[in-house]
Amino acid sequence: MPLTQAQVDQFKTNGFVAVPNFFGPSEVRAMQLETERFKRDGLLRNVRTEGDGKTASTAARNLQICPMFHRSSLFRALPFEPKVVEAVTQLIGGPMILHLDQMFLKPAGDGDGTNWHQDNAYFRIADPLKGTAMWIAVHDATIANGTMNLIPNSFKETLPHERDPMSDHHIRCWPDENKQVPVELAAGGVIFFCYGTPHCTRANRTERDRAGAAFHFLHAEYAQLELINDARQDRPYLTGPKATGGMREYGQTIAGTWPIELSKALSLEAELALAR
Ligand SMILES: O=C(O)CCC(=O)C(=O)O
Repeated sequence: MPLTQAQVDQFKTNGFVAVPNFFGPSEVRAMQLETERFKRDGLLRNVRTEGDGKTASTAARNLQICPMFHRSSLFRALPFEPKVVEAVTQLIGGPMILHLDQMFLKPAGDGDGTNWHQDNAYFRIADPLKGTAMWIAVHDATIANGTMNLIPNSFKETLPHERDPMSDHHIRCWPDENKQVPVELAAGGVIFFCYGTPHCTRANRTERDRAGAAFHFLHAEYAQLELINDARQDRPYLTGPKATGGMREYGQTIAGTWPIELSKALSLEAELALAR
């Protein structure tokens, strides 16, 4: 089992648990290379606004790609990886689906955060512990570069949310910041936080970009139709009788391809280094 009983208990009590070194060095490198490609290919969009909720800011950037699965065979493969499926099953049970996959990148210097919110303010599932994010530190995540902050023990509260004027589509809330816990993680560490846990990221004031990749997993019994049938028809079942390893949703078997995707990403880097 990837998580200890103490980690599972922490998730169920506090609403989140940080797991250092969940991904190893070659997995981290492949994710970083893929992030560089997203940047090169212009796939990341600035969602930070001037304060009117509409106009893209020229002074600050919170870059997002959502979803990732149709842009990246690497990130499409990741949620099928057995250690991911097993860890999420330990936390929320099954059958479960991949609900969302996205990345936020805070560029060096002018990178900005995502304001406080509870994911359940969007999704409204009946039990906020039956959905979880797995937020991956693609680069080292520190207080200086705006890492994830969370409020422990408050996932059962339903906080009022309003449209966030600093983003072109987010909503936000105002939890008691005296209770916030910033989580610093070396690249490859992850934070699992349930749909009820208030969380935010902050500005990146350092000289290096910092990205976080967020995958959201949902217990299928809590996936009301409007959550999974709206903009995206292809949210794969990862466990249970409807799970086909991605074949039903993506038209091909994705489960088991993570090691192949890793070696593709890493060998491309090696080839480029040789050609230089
Ligand atoms: O990385 C970020 O800036 C925000 C991530 C987030 O809010 C989420 O995954 O729910």
